[in-house]
Amino acid sequence: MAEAVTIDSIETIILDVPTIRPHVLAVATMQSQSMVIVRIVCSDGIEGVGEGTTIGGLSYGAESPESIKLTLDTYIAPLVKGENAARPAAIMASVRRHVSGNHFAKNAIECALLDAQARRLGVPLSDLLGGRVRSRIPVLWTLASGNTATDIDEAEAMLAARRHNIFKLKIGKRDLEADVAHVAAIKRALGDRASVRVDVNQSWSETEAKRGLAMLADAGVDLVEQPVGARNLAAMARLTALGLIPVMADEALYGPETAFAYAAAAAADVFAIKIAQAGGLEAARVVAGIGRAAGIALYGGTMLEGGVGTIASAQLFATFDGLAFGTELFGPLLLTEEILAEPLAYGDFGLAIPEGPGLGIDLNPEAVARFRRDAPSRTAVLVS
Ligand code: MUC
Ligand code: MG
Repeated sequence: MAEAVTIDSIETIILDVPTIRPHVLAVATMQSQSMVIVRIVCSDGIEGVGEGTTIGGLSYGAESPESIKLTLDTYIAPLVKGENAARPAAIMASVRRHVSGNHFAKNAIECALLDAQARRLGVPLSDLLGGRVRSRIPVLWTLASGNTATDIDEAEAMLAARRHNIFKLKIGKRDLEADVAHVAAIKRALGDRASVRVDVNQSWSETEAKRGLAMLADAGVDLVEQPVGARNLAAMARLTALGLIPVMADEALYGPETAFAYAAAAAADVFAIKIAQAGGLEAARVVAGIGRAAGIALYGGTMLEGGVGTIASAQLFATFDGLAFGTELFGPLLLTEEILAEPLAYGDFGLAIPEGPGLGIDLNPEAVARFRRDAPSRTAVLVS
């Protein structure tokens, strides 16, 4: 019998890449994005890459870039090193047995394992997930400058360039009336040329949400994302039952168990599928399956990952039969640099899924060297 291919080394790097403009969410204002890149090298020389990225340090989720790196280096790497590289599912079963929570870190390593294995087999990663049913996916853009006129100009430019015709507005930071006035002005300006949705990022009470949903429905908004707290399943169910406007669960979905609880309680019309929040590509596929079985529509979510996490998500979303609300895989476009050797193919209101083996992308080593947090030039700036 041929000798098993093993995983020889695991490297993690934090990259800090500036955003093209401040990105204003209810929970944080992003001026840069920090991503943890995981690189594995196998005994046959094949490499795999994954990404662990969150938003605003610890303000969005319970993992930070620093904790993702620490979890990978200290707890996950020893479980993975020396294991059979052709058995990603078996490795991930062991990781799940020994490491609780830490879904973002688990997603990053699973992605690197699947990338390497798909490269070894010479197939795109989507083939390991059942095969793609589409070669392009629709991608929206988030208007989050914090200013109504700037947001309208930004949307007009995106429409003119045929880059996006679906817009998500980040609200919940200001009072409800001011937020709805901002959204209604943008929808009025764009009319039927664009779909306008909002993401409240858990900021409303149920009472505010009831009022907000009615006002947003009047303004012509198509979807409301996570209006109330992630743990408030009962309120999400009551808001969904109002039937005023489709309600999407995002932060609420932390893997298959939460998805099952939400589906059983009819607590959402739409599921935002996020590979990081779910705990990996396989777990995200299960979340999507639970949604589909419950008649819940699917949407492809992002943690504003860079090119690696974005394409990993795209490889999964390309395998979904139904993707009624499209995706928000625009993360790399929010950054001043993409960090990939070849730019991603955005255009015509969507993203083309790469055809090559594995993720179908490669890192740009020069960009990685420039943005790594521990780069000698940056360390010198930090200590001077
Ligand atoms: C979120 O809450 O959905 C996705 C797009 C965006 O602008 O922020 C993220 C996070
Ligand atoms: Mg969201």
